[in-house]
Amino acid sequence: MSSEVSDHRVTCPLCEAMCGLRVLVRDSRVLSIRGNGDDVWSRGHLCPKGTTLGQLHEDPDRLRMPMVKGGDGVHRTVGWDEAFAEAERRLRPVLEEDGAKALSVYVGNPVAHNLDLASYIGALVGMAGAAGMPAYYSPGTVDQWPLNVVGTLLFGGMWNAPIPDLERIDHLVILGANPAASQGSMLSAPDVMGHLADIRRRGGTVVVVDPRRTPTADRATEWVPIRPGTDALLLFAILRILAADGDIRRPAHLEGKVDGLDEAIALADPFTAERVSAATGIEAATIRRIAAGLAAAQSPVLYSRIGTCTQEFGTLTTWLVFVVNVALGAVDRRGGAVFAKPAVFSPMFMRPPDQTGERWEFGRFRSRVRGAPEVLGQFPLSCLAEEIDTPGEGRIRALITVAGNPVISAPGARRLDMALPKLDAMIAVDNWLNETTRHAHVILPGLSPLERAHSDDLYWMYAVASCLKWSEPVFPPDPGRPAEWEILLRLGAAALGVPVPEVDVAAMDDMYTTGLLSAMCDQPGTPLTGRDPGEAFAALSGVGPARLADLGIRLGPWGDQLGLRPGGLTLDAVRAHPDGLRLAELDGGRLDEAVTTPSGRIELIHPWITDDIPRLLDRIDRTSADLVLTSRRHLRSNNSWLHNVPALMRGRDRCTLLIHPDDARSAGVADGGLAVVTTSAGSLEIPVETSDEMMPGVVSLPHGWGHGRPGTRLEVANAHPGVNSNLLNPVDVIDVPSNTHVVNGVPCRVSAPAG
Ligand SMILES: Nc1nc2c(c(=O)[nH]1)N[C@H]1C(S)=C(S)[C@@H](COP(=O)(O)OP(=O)(O)OC[C@H]3O[C@@H](n4cnc5c(=O)[nH]c(N)nc54)[C@H](O)[C@@H]3O)O[C@H]1N2
Ligand SMILES: Nc1nc2c(c(=O)[nH]1)N[C@H]1C(S)=C(S)[C@@H](COP(=O)(O)OP(=O)(O)OC[C@H]3O[C@@H](n4cnc5c(=O)[nH]c(N)nc54)[C@H](O)[C@@H]3O)O[C@H]1N2
Ligand code: SF4
Ligand SMILES: [Mo]
Repeated sequence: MSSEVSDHRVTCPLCEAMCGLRVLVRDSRVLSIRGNGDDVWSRGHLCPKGTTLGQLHEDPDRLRMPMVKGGDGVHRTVGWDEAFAEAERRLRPVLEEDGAKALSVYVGNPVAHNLDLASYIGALVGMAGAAGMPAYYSPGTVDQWPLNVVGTLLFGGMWNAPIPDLERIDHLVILGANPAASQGSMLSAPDVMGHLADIRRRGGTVVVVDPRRTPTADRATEWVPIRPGTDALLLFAILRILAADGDIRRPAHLEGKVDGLDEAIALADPFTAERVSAATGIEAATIRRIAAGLAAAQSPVLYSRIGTCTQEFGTLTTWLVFVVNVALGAVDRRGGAVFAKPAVFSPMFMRPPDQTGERWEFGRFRSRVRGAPEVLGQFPLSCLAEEIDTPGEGRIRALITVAGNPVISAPGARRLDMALPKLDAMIAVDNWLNETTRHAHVILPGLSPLERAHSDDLYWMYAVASCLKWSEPVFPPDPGRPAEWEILLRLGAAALGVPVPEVDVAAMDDMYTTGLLSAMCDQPGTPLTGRDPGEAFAALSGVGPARLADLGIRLGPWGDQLGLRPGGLTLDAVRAHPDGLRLAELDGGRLDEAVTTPSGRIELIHPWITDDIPRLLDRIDRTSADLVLTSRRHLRSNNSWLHNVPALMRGRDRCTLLIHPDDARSAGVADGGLAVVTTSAGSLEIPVETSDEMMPGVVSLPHGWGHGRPGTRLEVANAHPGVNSNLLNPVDVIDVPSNTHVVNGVPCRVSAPAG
């Protein structure tokens, strides 16, 4: 019997903090997981989720083999050949009868955290698109779509945006983010909370604007409670005060680099602190004090995240965060809001192939049923259900979900849950039989996080240092199991007409890689522009995601540029450093490189954004007696899918309605009892947790719950089901410019259960 212990250094693939872990293994079992103190990026930081990757790997409910749904509606485990044959049997008639216009793909959140999926989702969506698929869906429109719109228009790319230089700022205002739970979002730093503590230790200030006194607010200098959905009013008022007091900074380094600051300031005119006070719930004097604090600080910065995106004015708010950062002279300056320098080039940083004009276009086509205009290629996620269940030409009859659980994560969840059984073909690439995949005719599971190589790309765009890391698999996968990138290529080729079981995956991989290289050579502004795609292909070695990762590293700022810069980095060079390579720290002075707008300047004014201001003006005097519902996250949850990990489920019930004691009293509900919450979308019974951490008038529910559904295989999660907050979130309330759903600030009533 072997009892030798092996020591593996890997990066946790669960969230944007990208922590380095040390995994000790004996006899094919995880002995322990702790933070890797030698990791050049995270230096030992980790959270409770990272330590449970062993339980996730060993979860008996995790699928190791495909499942097929029988005529009795029950899923049975089958071999891969049978699963591929069944996928073909389901997909082909739809594609033959209606073509790919009856097909859609749902791209879930873990795709961005999984090298295999992130590298090849473009192959699936691209091939299905080439075959005629009209649109794909993602939770982007319940997440960061406002940031994508603002990034595109102001900075020139969907994923371009500056981040706070956490190590050097002395005054940080955080709106709608709770890094104590999320560990940072569109802001990658190991230990964000440690950074906040350091800011205060340096004598600086951290202000948290949030309707809830979160654990982040608890550790800030000041908590400013705000009525959900009104941050844009607050920010306009702050901008107006800065201008009126002569506190707009026009530093030399931004001269000639920004268009539209004066127009933006002029737009702030109607928004006096007095006028927005009632709507925001913030006294005019407090607004003035926040503005004065920013004006007086040496290095002030605003940072915002999901609470300011998934709300009524997500785009205007996100836009104003950057406008105010510009007005403070903070952008592109050390100690300000700076553009990170990712060491890896990702195809995600390229323009989508359908955006060919000088300016990005929005609203180019509309959804079939609701007539919603596309924004950056997507409709609001809630369109998916109606596109499936509404008869007629162009109805979605086949759906491929990839690492997504929209039955839980999409507003209008009830309709989607009822629509999915109407599909003629539903294929889920997923590792669990859960609330969404229980509807799938075929489930094709991927490997566990410890069985696959890992490396991140997108998140380095928002990272407080430039690093490269590569993780080898801790465990070898079972022989004969396809990797997820192979599954995606197979399904993509199927959309183009090749029977699923007959796809030559290696040939498709070469074809996809060649196509990508051609696009990079043709498109202006990529590291391959003007080069020869054949030569580029010949310079690469390996297959699959490793080949693409090699490409990304070699085309990055420290890369060997596929041979043009001998001695530059390659994947092999990175592999030789299991603790990673730290190449640069954040700094200012990157604007010219990072901003890719047509003018090359930060372009603040766009009708697509500013046309929404009248809607905001209408909001100022709106009053309502209703409470409003908001969302929250917990450190030991990860959206809907870590609730089957026993170690993460210990402790008190987390799926509770947080409500201020005064509101609880008025509603006639009590701590520990049940409440009925009713919105225009429906009604739910939920355990009550009273706390003065909620501002009066606002209640909070976590998302990602609502387990315990028949036909699922999630023993631990189903024992703690909770309720699905998206049964309460309506489909018709959206942030107009970005198509983003409002899950923060939904009018609701709370009452005691009948009887
Ligand atoms: N542990 C854990 N980490 C995660 C996740 C998880 O589920 N669990 N999910 C990951 C994902 S997918 C994402 S997108 C990120 C999100 O990361 P964050 O943006 O940090 O997300 P939340 O923790 O939900 O914090 C949002 C905050 O916005 C507040 N809020 C609600 N409405 C408003 C409003 O109108 N105005 C203001 N100013 N604040 C408001 C809420 O009270 C809440 O405190 O987290 C990621 N990290
Ligand atoms: N009310 C409300 N709704 C929200 C939010 C909110 O704050 N409030 N937040 C929104 C946000 S920010 C997000 S990102 C979405 C998340 O929405 P989704 O992406 O739809 O949902 P997740 O819960 O992340 O589900 C992940 C799925 O991936 C599967 N999975 C996990 N690991 C793997 C893997 O390695 N391979 C494969 N193939 N599958 C895997 C899981 O089994 C699960 O089915 O929810 C959104 N919905
Ligand atoms: S913070 Fe936790 S979940 Fe996120 S990468 Fe680090 S260990 Fe993993
Ligand atoms: Mo997200």
